[in-house]
Amino acid sequence: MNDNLNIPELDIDPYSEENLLDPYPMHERMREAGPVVRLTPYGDLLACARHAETHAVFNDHVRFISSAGVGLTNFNLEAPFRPKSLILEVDPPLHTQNRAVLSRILSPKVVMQIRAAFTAEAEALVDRCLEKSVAHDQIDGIEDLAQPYPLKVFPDAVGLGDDGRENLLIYGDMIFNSMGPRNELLAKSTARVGEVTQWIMVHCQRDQLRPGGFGDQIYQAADAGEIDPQHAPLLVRSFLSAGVDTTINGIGNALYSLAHHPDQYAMLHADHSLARPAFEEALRWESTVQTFFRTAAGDCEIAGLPVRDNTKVLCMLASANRDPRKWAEPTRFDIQRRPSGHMALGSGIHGCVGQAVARLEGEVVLTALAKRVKRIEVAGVHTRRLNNTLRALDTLPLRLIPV
Ligand code: OVP
Repeated sequence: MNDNLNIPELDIDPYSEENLLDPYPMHERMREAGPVVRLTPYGDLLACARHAETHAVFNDHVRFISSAGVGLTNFNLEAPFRPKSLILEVDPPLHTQNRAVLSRILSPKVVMQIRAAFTAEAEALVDRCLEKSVAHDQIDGIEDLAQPYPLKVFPDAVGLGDDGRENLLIYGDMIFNSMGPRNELLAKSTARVGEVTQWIMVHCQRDQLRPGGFGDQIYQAADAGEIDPQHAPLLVRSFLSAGVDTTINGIGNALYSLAHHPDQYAMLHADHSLARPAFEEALRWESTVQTFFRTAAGDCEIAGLPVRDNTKVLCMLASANRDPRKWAEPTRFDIQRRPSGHMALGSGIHGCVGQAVARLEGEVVLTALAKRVKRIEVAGVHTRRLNNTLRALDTLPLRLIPV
């Protein structure tokens, strides 16, 4: 008997090179096919591409659990790629306990204290980019700006030393690829899995972390009995996994969006207070984390359609963020939109715990640009870094025209 009889079946591979390069036609096909669809290349896999169902699944952590993994692999059937994240890949009550500690370390109040340092670094880096753009006629928006900024400020805040930070990029690429299928992209990104994982785990130890930094604060929480001391290194690992590649590409995608919409950049230049809403709109328009999965804990339904126990559900966050049922003119990049309810940072109990830091980084980089740069021009063809989960740029040639 086929319980999924009323669920439309689509022969779509979200991980094909074509769909990773340009996911938007695929998103539309999936949204138009129904509130939940079955992706036949992956067997029993279901997918939500509309805002309402994606949001509903993310906000029902009892029926749609994270502890079977938030990638394609079902941890009930196959071993995880690495020891499970103790925040991303767990359910309450363990999730609740660990989340409370991370959430305090990354709270808006703490973010006020790091604001001055994050702003100073953004201003200094944008100054250097502007000088380079004037001297060499162009910069690379990724190599010169989107990548070095988070790679400096976030590991500094965590309390890591300066050496070996390139490991964070390799590790991030690998972890986000590991949430898709075992394709060529994953194979390539795991070429140095052993040494990179080793570096990461060494740098999760207390003696590697500056006293008072975010990493050390995890160990302080363990000292205070708020979390299991054995969990401390893996909670630091979450900072190193989720805190760099995400914001690099968030900033990269924002630069791409603004460079391709000169009228929108002109508005930001004229009114610096649009920096934060502009970053938010870029998150909606080019969602950095394109997809996460949940797993059905028991037979249930989505939009009245039957979902069998232990079924993986692919939640197309980037598609929800362009669903015409939710957004007026969804394909329009409009920095005055104030896109509340977008899914780029998730929603529900697993909603991005680092969002105050992520938004701070986006805001101060875009503010520093708005102050100094009259125009951003596209100076060449960008290239994409394909990743099973992330919307990522490899190169982004830009010309920054000073005020
Ligand atoms: C975007 C995320 C992503 C990758 C890893 C982890 C979290 C983690 O907790 O390790 S959230």
